[in-house]
Amino acid sequence: MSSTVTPAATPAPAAKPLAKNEGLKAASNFLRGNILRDLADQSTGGITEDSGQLTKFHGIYAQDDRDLRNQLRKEGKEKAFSFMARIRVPGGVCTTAQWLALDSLADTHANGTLKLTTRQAFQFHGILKGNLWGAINGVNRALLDTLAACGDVNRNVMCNPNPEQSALHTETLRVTKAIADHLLPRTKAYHEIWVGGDTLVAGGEPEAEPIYGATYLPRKFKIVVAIPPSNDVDIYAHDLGFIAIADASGKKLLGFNVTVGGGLGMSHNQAETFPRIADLLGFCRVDQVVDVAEKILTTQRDFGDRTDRKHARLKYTIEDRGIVWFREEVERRLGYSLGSPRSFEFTHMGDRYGWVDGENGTSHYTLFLMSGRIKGALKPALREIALAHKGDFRLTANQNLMIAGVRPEERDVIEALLKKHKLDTANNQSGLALNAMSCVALPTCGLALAESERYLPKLVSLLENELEAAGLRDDEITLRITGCPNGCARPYLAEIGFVGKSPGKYNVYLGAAFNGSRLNTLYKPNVPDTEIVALLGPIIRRYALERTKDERFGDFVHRTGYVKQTGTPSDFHDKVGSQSATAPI
Ligand code: SRM
Ligand code: SF4
Repeated sequence: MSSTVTPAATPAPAAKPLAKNEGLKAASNFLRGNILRDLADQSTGGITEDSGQLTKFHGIYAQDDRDLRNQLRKEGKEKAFSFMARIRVPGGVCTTAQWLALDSLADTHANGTLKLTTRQAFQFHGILKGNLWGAINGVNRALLDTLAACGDVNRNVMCNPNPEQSALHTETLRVTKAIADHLLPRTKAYHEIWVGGDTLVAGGEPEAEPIYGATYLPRKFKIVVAIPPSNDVDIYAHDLGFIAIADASGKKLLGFNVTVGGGLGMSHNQAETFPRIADLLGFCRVDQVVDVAEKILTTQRDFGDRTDRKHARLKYTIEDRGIVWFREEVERRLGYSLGSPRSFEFTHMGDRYGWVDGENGTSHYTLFLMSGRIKGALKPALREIALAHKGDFRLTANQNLMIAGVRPEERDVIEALLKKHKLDTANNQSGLALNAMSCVALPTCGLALAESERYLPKLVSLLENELEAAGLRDDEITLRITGCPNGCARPYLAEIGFVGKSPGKYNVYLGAAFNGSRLNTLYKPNVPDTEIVALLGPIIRRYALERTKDERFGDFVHRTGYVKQTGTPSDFHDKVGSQSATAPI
């Protein structure tokens, strides 16, 4: 795989002033800024706002405990600051030794929990300032890192986490890792601050970011790789996607269909912000993938809107300039044309639970984890499995965990451990629970307007009662909830989506496609949590009685007129144009 780097261009002169972060990045000396100074400042548990923006590129977020905020304010005390660290795991592959290292760091340096994210990463929450260096250094000693897990760069690259299932999966994971490695920032700042411990020795080669340049990207950039028929990575939600295309035998990888311009984040009532499904751009061969990823990323680097961070994702560049222009610009940079997209079919999103046999004689077991949060009895249980298991762990794109590479002689041991810890219960969960996701929201997320992770178990159980009464307990229906409209649990791709509006109130969205290829539509805004069952119960009962053979819930609500897509902002917003409601409570 070869690729020639297009030199990073200085952003084109803009009529509007550049966003504040652009100046900060430019002056940061490749992401150093005053991070070291702020870490050493013992007069506060936090860091300055500027450093908070820069540490994101190092995978670290400054947060405070929202549950304590009001009380501390009344007492005239500083917020209860702590840090979240996101650990990049390209393709979701993690060794059991790495798992054990993170499990232990969570106890010694964070709040004792591990969080598996919607993008195949780990998160630590609640790291106190004095523990931050040790936490990140410990992650690196486990041969993982947090570099570029956040920030205006390419983030963790996702892929179906199942390399042993077939040669196709193995090859696709190799490509995923090649993309991830190629697009990593080259700054030595990360190593200097968190790994080496010494400041960079003066002299030597001046630093450079050959792909990104000194101001990196206008905004975050997300890449995923999907292997049909599974759309487990939610390809249409991402800036750039590659869909693996195999030959007629289904075993040999021919190349990838390329998708661009997906993204979900929006702000309530701001019609110029909206979720967008990615477009199909073309087809490329396996040996072209890294080059194609780079040229698409650099096109966005040079043409993305650096004046307005709410309009800076690739989805807006494509929406404004058109997909034809975008393809021409990418092909000009590539020096060759992309092929026409090949045919493919996605049948579902989400994960397939339980045992699956791979072609190489091993098998893997996918475990259901509510919201990806590992705490309480679950944590020592998974530690015991990690200690016994001879293969790997895999993080899925849906906050779940796969015990992978289980050899036949090992299977009894793993099965016994799953049984002992009651983790073999995926089949006892309802179809709704198995297809439910939430974002983190309160108490750590600074942008949350309502509960999400802490409310999901109750929400699922309330709706399970309705489904059970309608005889639909085992039916797979996708449900996703977020505490604000940023879309971290991809709620606009759920058949039933809840998006936090204010404490205890949610916008309810219905009608996404079960295979992730259609967004949902706002059904009712501002619904109090106490009224959700009354709102959805009758629709669930009608679905049970009137659905056609194999008709999915998301398709049913369209056919029967509960929602209608218009292709306008009103599909997502209620009071379009009025003041934003995204100010944190
Ligand atoms: Fe997200 C910001 C959590 C996946 C769209 N996201 C945040 C922050 C960092 C809040 C902040 O900026 O202060 C949240 C930290 C909460 C906490 O306490 O941990 C946060 N996002 C998450 C995670 C952990 C949710 C989860 O429960 O798993 C996911 C981490 C993924 C990872 O490992 O990298 C997560 N975020 C997503 C996704 C889903 C995806 O990418 O598949 C989206 C929608 C897709 C997209 O990007 O369009 C998403 N997060 C956002 C946005 C809106 C971006 C936009 O274009 O408007 C923000 C806010 C922002 O960037 O300004 C945000
Ligand atoms: Fe926070 Fe909003 Fe993302 Fe939930 S969707 S984690 S509330 S930013």
